[in-house]
Amino acid sequence: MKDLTQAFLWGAATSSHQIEGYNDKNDWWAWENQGKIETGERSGPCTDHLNRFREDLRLAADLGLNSYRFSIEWSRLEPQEGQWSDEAFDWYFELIEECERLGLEPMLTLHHFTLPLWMAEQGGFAWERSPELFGKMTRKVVERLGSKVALWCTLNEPMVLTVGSYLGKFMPPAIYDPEKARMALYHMLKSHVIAYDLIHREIPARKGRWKDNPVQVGIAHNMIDFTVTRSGSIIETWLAEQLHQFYNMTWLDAITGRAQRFRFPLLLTQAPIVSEALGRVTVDYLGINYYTRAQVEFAPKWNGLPVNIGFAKPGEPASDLGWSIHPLGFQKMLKIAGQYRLPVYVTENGIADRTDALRPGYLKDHLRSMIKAQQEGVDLRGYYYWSLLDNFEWIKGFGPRFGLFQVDYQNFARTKTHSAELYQKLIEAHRRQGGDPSSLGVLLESL
Ligand code: IFM
Repeated sequence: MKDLTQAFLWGAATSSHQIEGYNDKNDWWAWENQGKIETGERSGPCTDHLNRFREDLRLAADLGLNSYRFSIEWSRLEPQEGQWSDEAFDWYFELIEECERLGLEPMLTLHHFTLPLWMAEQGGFAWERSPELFGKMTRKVVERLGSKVALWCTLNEPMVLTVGSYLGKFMPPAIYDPEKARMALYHMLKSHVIAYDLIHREIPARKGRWKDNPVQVGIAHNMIDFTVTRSGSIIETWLAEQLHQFYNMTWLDAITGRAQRFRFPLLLTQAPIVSEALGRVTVDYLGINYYTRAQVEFAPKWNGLPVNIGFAKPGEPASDLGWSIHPLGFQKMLKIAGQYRLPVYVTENGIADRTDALRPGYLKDHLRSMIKAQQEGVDLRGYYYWSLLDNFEWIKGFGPRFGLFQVDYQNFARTKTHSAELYQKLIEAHRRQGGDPSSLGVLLESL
């Protein structure tokens, strides 16, 4: 068995609906066509990755990356309940084989925000059958693609999905319904546990380049550093702590079997308990997605929560989405993840920066924070920049540009950014020192 400490994974992450194009059987496509994207855009051909995946993977490999995180599109694999598309499975198999040829170890995400329309119409993850259906889909993916995949991510940002769909109205079905939110949290945890067990139990004989790597299953969890707007404010400190506990901690506690506290004061009654996850660690690693902090302001209102949340103070350096650049929070969140004593992967970190002016600094500062977290004891195994390419940023449309490679949406040409060059140089510098996780510190000199 390969020693896991041998190679640090340098990667980039993407998701199916944000790059592939013409995913016309999912809930987002339907929502876009109801005119719900802020700009009125639709994902349409997107970045045309469906036809250009070989070119895109080549770009990733040329940067010196040794891993690639992508998601499968459930609605392509199972466009109607129980009807499976061989063509779609073959496409993902080819993608995985191309990764292998190029030395990019795949990290396969089973669910990244989109749902087949047939499932969304029944209530998505608020529907009681969702864990069973998620299990069936996982079983097929494991059977068809599992022989070549060691790294699995069951759910991407389940908290963001819950808040966006049932509380904050920025994802379909965009309703305010705390009851559905709590049932979605419950069903997603159940789905995760089913998938965790199933992958470990049913993975087929392993083949190819990474066949000796241990199977690792985790989730990609979004963390935000909640800070106060007025320093010293007791009420804001309390509110920020409540948000931190709910948003950052509940999933980490649930998947490590410590507690299930899917409950936010004033909003959710406690979600039902998933007994299969009680007192049991159902992940082999923690995947952390980190972008920014949130500033919590006490704001009494006639109805709703007495709180406003801002992402950057006026004049503070921020991304094109107005998210403040706050690398200290990254270190802090990684340290929190590290306390669970599991391997940690940074499954996403990046910035929307159209001109690529802020991204080099963002990348350096965040890598510095990651290295500090490692020096403070966090068992870091990999870093995936979000994203390989510019892509469809959900309700914001195509405006925000996160890519290491810019995409021209007229002719789909890809252009390498300075940040991509910088990332490449940093990876090379790390490899020259042996490339193992413990030698990450040498990177500091190159930063
Ligand atoms: O684009 C998203 C991604 O789908 C999930 N994590 C955050 C990214 C930037 O908003």
